[in-house]
Amino acid sequence: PQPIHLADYQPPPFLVDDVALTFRLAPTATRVIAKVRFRPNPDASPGHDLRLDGEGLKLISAHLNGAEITAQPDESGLTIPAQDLPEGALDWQAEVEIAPDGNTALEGLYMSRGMYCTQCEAEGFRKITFYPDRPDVMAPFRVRIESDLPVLLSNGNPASSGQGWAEWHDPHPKPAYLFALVAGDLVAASDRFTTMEGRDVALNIWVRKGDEDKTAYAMDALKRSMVWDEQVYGRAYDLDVFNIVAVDDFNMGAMENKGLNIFNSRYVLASPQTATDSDYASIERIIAHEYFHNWTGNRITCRDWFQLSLKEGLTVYRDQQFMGDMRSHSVKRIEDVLTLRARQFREDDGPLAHPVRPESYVEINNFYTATVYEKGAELIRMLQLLVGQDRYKAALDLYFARHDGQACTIEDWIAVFEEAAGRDLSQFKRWYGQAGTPRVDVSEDWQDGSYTLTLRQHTPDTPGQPLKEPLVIPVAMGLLGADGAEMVPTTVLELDSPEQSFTFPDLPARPVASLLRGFSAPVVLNHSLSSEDRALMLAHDTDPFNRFEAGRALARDILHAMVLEGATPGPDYLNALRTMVSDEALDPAFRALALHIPGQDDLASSLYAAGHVPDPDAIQAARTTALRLIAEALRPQLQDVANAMQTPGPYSPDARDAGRRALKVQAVSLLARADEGAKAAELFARADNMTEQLGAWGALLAIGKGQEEGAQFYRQWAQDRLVVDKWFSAQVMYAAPKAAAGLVQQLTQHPDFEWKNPNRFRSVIGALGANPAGFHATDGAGYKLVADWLIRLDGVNPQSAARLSTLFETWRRYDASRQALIRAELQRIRSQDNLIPISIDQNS
Ligand code: BAL
Ligand code: ZN
Repeated sequence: PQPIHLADYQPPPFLVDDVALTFRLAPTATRVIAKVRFRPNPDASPGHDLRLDGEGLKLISAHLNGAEITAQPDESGLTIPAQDLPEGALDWQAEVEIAPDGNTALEGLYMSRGMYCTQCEAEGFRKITFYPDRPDVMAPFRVRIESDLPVLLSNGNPASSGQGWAEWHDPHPKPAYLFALVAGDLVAASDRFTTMEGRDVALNIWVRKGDEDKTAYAMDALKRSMVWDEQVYGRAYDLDVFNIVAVDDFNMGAMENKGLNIFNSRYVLASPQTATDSDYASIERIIAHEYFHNWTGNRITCRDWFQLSLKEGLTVYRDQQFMGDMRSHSVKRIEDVLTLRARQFREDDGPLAHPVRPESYVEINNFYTATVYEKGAELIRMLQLLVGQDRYKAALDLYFARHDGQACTIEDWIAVFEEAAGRDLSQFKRWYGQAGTPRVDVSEDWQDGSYTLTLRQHTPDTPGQPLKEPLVIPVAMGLLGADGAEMVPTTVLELDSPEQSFTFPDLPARPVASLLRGFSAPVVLNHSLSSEDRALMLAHDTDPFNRFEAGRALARDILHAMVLEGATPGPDYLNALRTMVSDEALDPAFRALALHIPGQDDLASSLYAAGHVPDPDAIQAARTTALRLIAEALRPQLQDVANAMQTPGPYSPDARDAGRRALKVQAVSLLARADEGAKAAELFARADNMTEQLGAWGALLAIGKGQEEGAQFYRQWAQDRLVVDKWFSAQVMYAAPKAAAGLVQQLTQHPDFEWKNPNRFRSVIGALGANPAGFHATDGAGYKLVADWLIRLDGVNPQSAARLSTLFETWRRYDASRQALIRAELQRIRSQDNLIPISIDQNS
């Protein structure tokens, strides 16, 4: 396939005024009858052919303005030559046949355990009928579904229904990627919501029978999302019903189809016994995210797929704000930055580095990335910091007022900020076009009571983008005195040149600079600080993020020294950690996070950035030693917090109780390294919620125990698919490195291993990504196993296969022998015509 380029964008030659679809559902022979009213686009040049996208469709008949025509579809659609087109509006009608039952790619219309459902973003609608499947063609849809199944759903409002059929009408013009249909034997948990405009909205969460008791949290999160979007962004819901459906076989997390969100069931279903606190938080976040898309994505959509971050970056930013408001802003920020570094910085440093707005793509499905989503959200966070809260609000109000009902670009987005803030953002816009994580190097000077900070920026080369220009980087900073008191409160410096100096005169003593507070820009900050300065910041920084960051940097430096020189953690770090863990003024969730030392992949990345070839075995060994030494040194404090973090009363997934459980589980996990798992075994035995049960079992697995508990866990949960996923993945994550690939192989023989189910596949094969030393075992067994499965999966579900291939994206970090093994596997994958996105070219 040829790449598609942003620069080649042309407006659609035909617009659509109306779409009417009829579905006669049958597993192997569904008929789809589409009636589409086209009109020539006044903004496009005249004389175009009518080109409709279509893939894998059996054309039964086609009519144009009432007359039957013969059309010959090709591989990707069909064309009616311009000379055969009547003047003016066109009434197109086509009947096609498709086979949802055999659709294992889970794109278009497919079946999941007896239920019909759809996934059309990005280009799945073309697998349902012939249509201009591009986001800048927006139309109202009417849908009729014929089936014996009791629940028949589509977008918009219900129009009418009878025995074996239902009709839906969506008055809001939408692109085809937001189309959805569901048919199944489902039950609903229902509620109502009155919008600030007085609209009475029926809310339904549709699940399989037996899952009704696991929907309460999702419904609560939905109602809170609706209130929040009204209060914070002034956006109200615009239909009479809002339906959510939980589906077991789903490639993504969820999908924001207009009025009919379809969710991977793991992001809807929760009970205290079966879902962890982190599952609850994901449900809250994803329910909010999909709901927020109604305005940022659906009413205002993307002109083309290059603009994907226009809706995704913004909607991620909105869900981050929401979660901060619902829970804790500082804890949420730390978690978001850890995710950004683990996923997006990793992407930026590898062969798949691309800008937030890519310039070309071969397969758009491979661009639903951390860069487009999470880095895209960081750009909006920076914009807000640069223009201020009030102007951010004015810019968003202008965006909604000006672009409602349109398909837009990043240029439209930047323009509302330029107007609302009255400032030129052309340099800021480079963030959208330039790939790679900028480095900011810090040097400091102290003379005669004057402190000078010099910042230098550079962005490393990325594939296809050797030349980088300076960016606008907001650096929030403050200065601390030796006693920890703040000398200069938070102020935002704008670094917009390759090098800039900032002077702070008249200071009583040499300060300690707390830079990039709140992680004010998605950059790598190179600031050498002594361990005393870091300890001071860990104890006193007024910025919670930098307080966390100081502890993290101390831990990272120690782990580097352990890996490279066989050093052991010194008393400074252990003392700082001891003080922090027992500090009752600190949020337990914060303490739990601060007790996590950097993970294996994080260390591989920081060692590589410091010029070393990371050795996964040495990293794993150093972490194991560090965890044991921490556990031994902090044993009394860990025991105290483990005992103190009780959560009396019925289980609540709220931030307070979840934070207490997180600290308890983290303390017990560390203690396991010092007490041979005694406390963890005890917690496992009496746990009445999944957070503690799984946390305790994981703590045992991590020290090579937990076999009996694993068997018990499986017996208890064998009937719950989502918990069985956890049972699989915990074993893989904590497997001893040399045994990991063998264990995965063995688990693939388990009767519950359904490799065509994306969640299950990820929980077994994908879980190897959470065990870097296992994946990178020197015998290459991990590489071979992943490559074998990738080749097998690619023919069945290319999206899931492409996602799995990112396990290889850091391959250049490793030693020559590992690189040779990986290269051989990547070549083997390529030789099978596999379209995985990882390149093995030397120069990319
Ligand atoms: N639009 C794809 C799923 C999501 O980002 O919400
Ligand atoms: Zn989204």
